[in-house]
Amino acid sequence: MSNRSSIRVAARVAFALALALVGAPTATAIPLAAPHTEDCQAPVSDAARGGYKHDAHVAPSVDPLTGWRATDEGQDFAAAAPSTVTIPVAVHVINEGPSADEGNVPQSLIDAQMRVLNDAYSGKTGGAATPFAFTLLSVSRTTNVDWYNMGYGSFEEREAKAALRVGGPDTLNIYTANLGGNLLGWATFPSSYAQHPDLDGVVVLWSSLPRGGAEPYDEGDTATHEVGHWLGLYHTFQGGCNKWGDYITDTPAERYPAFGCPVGSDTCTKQAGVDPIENFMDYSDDACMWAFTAGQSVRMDESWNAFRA
Ligand SMILES: [Ca+2]
Ligand SMILES: [Ca+2]
Ligand SMILES: [Ca+2]
Ligand SMILES: [Zn+2]
Repeated sequence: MSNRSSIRVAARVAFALALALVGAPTATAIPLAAPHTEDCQAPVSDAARGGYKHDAHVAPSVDPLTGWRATDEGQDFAAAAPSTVTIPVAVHVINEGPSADEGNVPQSLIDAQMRVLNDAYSGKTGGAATPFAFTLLSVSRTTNVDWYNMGYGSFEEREAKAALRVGGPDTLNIYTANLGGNLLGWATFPSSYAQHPDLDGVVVLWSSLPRGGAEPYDEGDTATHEVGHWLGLYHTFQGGCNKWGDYITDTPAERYPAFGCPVGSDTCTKQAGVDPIENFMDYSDDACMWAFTAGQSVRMDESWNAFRA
């Protein structure tokens, strides 16, 4: 091991320890104080789907969106009107060289990703129309091989974000890179902003952008999914078949993540409805996911008002 890599490993360990300390449960019982929490139980890869791995973000045991359960249960859903919240998006292209296959994604892919986000969140793809629209604020381009291969929760991630991030809690920073561990992407939750503003944002595998080549995850819905986390949503299979699940009443409970496109799958037979494999917050193929629900739209709206507006 070279001196440089041992220094880097030491830094990684220090950062992991810092995260662990920050993430320790406190008297306020919000265990997800740190933006990075992994669920060891969830199956997070499917070798038959290109070997890519999904993020393993989990809901904290106490919902940081105070009062949400009462709102969710038995109330009429009403989010703000569609396209009433326009989110500025700062895209940070991290590459290992000037060519497209070195991660220097062309503007055309960024524009296509913006269209995918706007179509998904406006309901154009078939789901609920959420309040959110997205407009491109800026594009930065950085060549840095270490950052390009950043791992989840890594020293390189922290370093890249400290150097590149712009705006406040209402600015969506999207970082594109190669990523470590075959991950498609990850995100931070809105409730984490106050403690970790520098880490706020969404990281995606550059080839997950529309026609980027990471089949079957190259239609831009990795970003759609990660932005869902950034707006306060959890996975549809969160909590399996238990009562609260993902804290959303109009997404049927689901025991496991869906891979591919298993139409009609029903993994919680005692709970009404078939698995919401079409939902952006599942792990289905991009071609198979096309919807947010009205309940998710309300939760994102309330999360926005609570943490980002
Ligand atoms: Ca649900
Ligand atoms: Ca069911
Ligand atoms: Ca899709
Ligand atoms: Zn996720």
